[in-house]
Amino acid sequence: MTSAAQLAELATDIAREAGVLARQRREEGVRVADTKSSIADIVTEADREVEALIRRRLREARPEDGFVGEESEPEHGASGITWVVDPIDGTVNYAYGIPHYAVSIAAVQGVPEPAEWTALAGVVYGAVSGELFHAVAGEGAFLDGRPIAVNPEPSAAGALLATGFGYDPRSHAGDLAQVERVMPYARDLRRFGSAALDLCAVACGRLDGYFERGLKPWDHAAGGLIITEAGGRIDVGSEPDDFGRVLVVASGPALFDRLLTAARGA
Ligand code: LIP
Repeated sequence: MTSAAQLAELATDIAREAGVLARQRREEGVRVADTKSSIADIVTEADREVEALIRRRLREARPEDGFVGEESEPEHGASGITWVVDPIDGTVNYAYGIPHYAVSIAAVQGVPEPAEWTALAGVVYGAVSGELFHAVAGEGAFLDGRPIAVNPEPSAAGALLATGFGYDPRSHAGDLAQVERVMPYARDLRRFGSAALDLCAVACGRLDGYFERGLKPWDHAAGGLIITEAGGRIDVGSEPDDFGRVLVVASGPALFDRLLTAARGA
């Protein structure tokens, strides 16, 4: 019986190898292979190649497991464990040469749906910074092996928040209204372009909170476990907006309810 810590070790080794490949392909020049939900929602050839590497390595090590990835067809496994993978989180940054993107790999047990799964292990590897965030269920969250924790509450100056905007320009008015509702709690707002790294920034106290509509399970599967193991809270959403996008909110405990209520507009 493989332990959650052993799953995290496997994911760490694979994430590092995948990050090296992503960086190498970036240096060689990146080609957009296709668009998905909108013209702004791009996938590069590197996204597909990196996901294929991750999938191959996982199959070699654990052929009975399932797989859910951003760029390829899902596969149901016999082991009850599913790998939820974003090969390059921050694809638009990656395509523009902005040095801020990550490999995100999570192992979950049960139905591979965010509202139903039990996350066992999560790894987010900053492919440019080389920072390795990981968490093992019940055993804490770490940055390069050192324990990390969320900010228990924002400073009196207000919360440093991060968010993202959808690929569909029609959704931007709603996103901006959402920003307007949360700004009374904020000292400032950041938009870094990688949800996985945003969640890890909250987990290690570099941000007080994060909110965004439109994330997919692979964007937050690993970062969500890292947040909760770092003492934070995350809501992965259940009520889609007019564009079918659910809201993800994450922060330390003191800010969470206020941020969730304001972001939702409830
Ligand atoms: C991205 C997220 C980002 C969000 C983008 C996209 P991708 O993931 O990391 O926070 O704003 O819309 O979802 O597509 O680069 O894996």
